Amino acid sequence: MSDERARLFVALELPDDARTTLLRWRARHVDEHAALRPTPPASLHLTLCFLGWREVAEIDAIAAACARVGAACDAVRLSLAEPVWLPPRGPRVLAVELVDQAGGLAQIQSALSGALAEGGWYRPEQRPFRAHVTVARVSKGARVRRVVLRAPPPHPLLGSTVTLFRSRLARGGARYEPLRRIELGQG
Ligand code: 2AM
Repeated sequence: MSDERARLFVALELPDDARTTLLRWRARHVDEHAALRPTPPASLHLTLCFLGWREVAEIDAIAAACARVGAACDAVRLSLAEPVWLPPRGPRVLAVELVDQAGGLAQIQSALSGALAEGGWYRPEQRPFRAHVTVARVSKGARVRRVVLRAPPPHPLLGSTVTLFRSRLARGGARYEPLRRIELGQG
């Protein structure tokens, strides 16, 4: 792939303590499963909009649109919830859902989706937004239907950073490079 294009997505970052809780839970209940490849700790995030391949020349405008949305949104209170296999039939990832009780995260996602679509950089998803953090990927050909997992502790967290990432595909798995970090509610 040429350097002219970049694979982009926007995600909510997790505070360190929530990340630690997830990693501890994963070490106790998930890492033993040979069919699962754990997400590297630095790659644990909650994806809001996956843009796919865009022109590198568009990155500044995309980042500016994300910053405008972020400035108008407050940080969001969330809580770690149940582990889920996604998609439910023929799962490719193990994720942990997040409870967005006050709906603040859904509002940010919807505002970002609208702004990025308006800029012509994003095609909004048809399926409803499902807040989750991918904690492991299912190895090719592996079956995980019978694997039953305990939920992590219901850890409350404040999501305050939305980041535009570039995903660099590599043999050992994608590497995510932050291009612009936006602190919520700093407008
Ligand atoms: P995930 O949140 O379920 O892990 C970078 O690839 C991030 O964008 C990942 O966190 C990934 O999903 C998310 N994503 C959403 N849609 C995607 C798609 N069609 N292809 C690749 N990644 C996608």
